[in-house]
Amino acid sequence: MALINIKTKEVQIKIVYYGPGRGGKTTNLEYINQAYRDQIKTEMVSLKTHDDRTLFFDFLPFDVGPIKGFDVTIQLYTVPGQVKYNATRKLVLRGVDGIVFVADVQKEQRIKNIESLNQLYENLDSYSLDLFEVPLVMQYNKVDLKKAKIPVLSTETMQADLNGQLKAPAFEASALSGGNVIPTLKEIISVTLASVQNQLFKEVF
Ligand SMILES: Nc1nc2c(ncn2[C@@H]2O[C@H](COP(=O)(O)OP(=O)(O)O)[C@@H](O)[C@H]2O)c(=O)[nH]1
Ligand SMILES: [Mg+2]
Repeated sequence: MALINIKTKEVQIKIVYYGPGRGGKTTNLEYINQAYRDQIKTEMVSLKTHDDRTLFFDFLPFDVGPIKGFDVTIQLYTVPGQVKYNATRKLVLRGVDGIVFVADVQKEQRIKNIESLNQLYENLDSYSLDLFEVPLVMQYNKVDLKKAKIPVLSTETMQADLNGQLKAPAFEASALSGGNVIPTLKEIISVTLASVQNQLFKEVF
């Protein structure tokens, strides 16, 4: 649920990049950080382990300007992927308004993607949130690996595995070179804002 301050006319929206470890969540935020230098007033915060993996989260705030007289700030978070960090993943999901699920198209990651999505469902459920109701965008990342002759899953298979029932908007991506990072971001912002505007309308008017 977005943080809405009616007095100061500010809305704070939380978007979480979720998915299996090493799928490319941090890489998405790093690219966004580069691409939107102007709109980003605060440095990206990354808390990493010694082997450069996300320990708690990466955090990146940016302004999208006023919407219906409200100043909107979007906060982007990632979660740590390692299996042992589920308590942290759950905590990062607290108060989430929109989710990008970053899946890894490598064949060897197939089960990990599905497990991560199942866990997302359960973690949301612990906050009485329904994955089928929360604004969601799918990203099938690392499609560039196909050219490197690394076995990857087809988009049809990714869709069948992860999105057959959810039917969320989905993007193939190559986050390392920025491919479809911004379209993914724009889509999640768009669907999340639509949902937050409904809340605003209900609460304020
Ligand atoms: N080939 C390729 N590698 C990627 C891509 N996106 C991320 N990676 C690499 O995958 C590894 C894990 O990425 P990271 O963003 O840390 O994953 P996270 O655990 O989900 O945050 C890093 O070595 C990235 O450089 C991509 O689109 N293509
Ligand atoms: Mg990370």
